[in-house]
Formats: sequence, structure tokens, C-alpha cells
Amino acid sequence: MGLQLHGHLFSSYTWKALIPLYANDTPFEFVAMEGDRPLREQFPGKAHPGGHIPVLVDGDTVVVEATSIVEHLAVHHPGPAPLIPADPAEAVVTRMIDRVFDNYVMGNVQRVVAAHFVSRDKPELGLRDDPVESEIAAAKANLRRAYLWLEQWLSENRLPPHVSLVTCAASPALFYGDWVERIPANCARVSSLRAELLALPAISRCVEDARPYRPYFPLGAPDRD
Ligand SMILES: N[C@@H](CCC(=O)N[C@@H](CS)C(=O)NCC(=O)O)C(=O)O
Repeated sequence: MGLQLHGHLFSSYTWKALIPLYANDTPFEFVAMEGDRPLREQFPGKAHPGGHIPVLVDGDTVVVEATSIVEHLAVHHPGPAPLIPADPAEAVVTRMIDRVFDNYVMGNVQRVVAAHFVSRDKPELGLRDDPVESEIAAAKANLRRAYLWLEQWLSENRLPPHVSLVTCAASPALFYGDWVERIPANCARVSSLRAELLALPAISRCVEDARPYRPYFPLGAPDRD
């Protein structure tokens, strides 16, 4: 079996795994999934421990967690995209910024989205009539704090060249982050980074492929991008 990526085209973390595959023109089969039951049945005990997507299958190897999928692709399916910088010190910085985007941008986006669902674990139960406003406010405040941190970091540092692990993490995080809480005017570098990322072919492909699913965005997708 060749490479298979299990995920959903509207899922931010699926984008994170699709971006390196697109950027390196790596042949793979995309397996669209709504729930992870078929995956659990196909690979007992090896699908994501939290039931999440994406999951990469590479022969007998099952890789969970989007960051690890990017790292796996960098090692086993390298291409022109410098996913992880060769310089160890730059690689450390790349991994640090990857964590910032996942934990403090995407994590808070997911928190706002989750506050709209009756049950985070069972999205099939649908949307709440009364989204949890305290959760939404707290997560949005955290998002603004993350934007400010990134603005400061970008004023003092350079990102690794595209397409890196940071590109993979930052693109979906800033795409959806701006939908949930607009990047403020005092974070011009973060705004420019978002625009720069959306102009990359691998990212615009993710955006276009996800377009049909926009009506499902719980907060209502804005009329832009
Ligand atoms: N830490 C995981 C997060 C993955 C994640 O949150 N995936 C979301 C989609 S973007 C998911 O599986 N949601 C469905 C669910 O939780 O049941 C990673 O980095 O891969």
C-alpha cells in the first residue's frame, strides 16, 4: 500500500498534513472520513488515541498527530520543500513556532468552535442554541494574546523558508483564526503572514478544496478569502 492520508478537507489539521504532500508533489491517496470508526477497524489500536484526524498510513506504519506526520514526510518522503531546516538550531525554532500555532492559535480556534456544539466529543449532536459565551470570550482573549506574541516574535526573528513545518501549522491556524477573531490592526506582520501563506499554491489548493464545506462552519463563514 502506498501513502494514504485519512482526513477531511475542511479540517485544519488535515490541511497541516496535506500542505507538505502538495508542496512536495508526493503521490498519496486521500481517504475522506467523517468519523474514525472505519480507521479503527482497519488498524486496531493504531488509529489516533483521541479519535482525531488526520492519520497517515505509510505501508505498515500508522502516524498520528499532524506535526509528526510532517516530520515523518520530511524523513521518509523528502522533496524540494524544506519541511524541517537542516540546521539543528533552526529546526528547534521551527518546532517551537509550530507548537505556538497549534497550542495557542489553533487550540483557541477549536475552543471557540467547540463552544458552539452540544458536545465536543459528539459533533453529530449538533449546535447549541446558546453557545457558551464565557468560553468564547476566554478563547478569543487568548487568541488576541497569541497574535500579539507572534507579532513581537516576527518583529525580531525570521521564519524558516516555505514550505516548512511552520508553514504547515501557521496556514490553517491563521486562516481559521482570522475567521474566529480578526487579526487586529496592531498585528500587521501577522496579517501579512496570513496573506503570504494564502498565496502559496499548496495552501490555496486547501482553501479551494474546502470551499464547499463553508456552510458547516459553526460561527458562519465570513464572505471573504
Ligand atoms: N493534536 C491533533 C489535533 C487533531 C484535531 O484536533 N483534529 C480535529 C479536526 S481539525 C478532529 O479530529 N476533530 C474531530 C474529533 O475530534 O472528533 C493533531 O495535531 O493532529
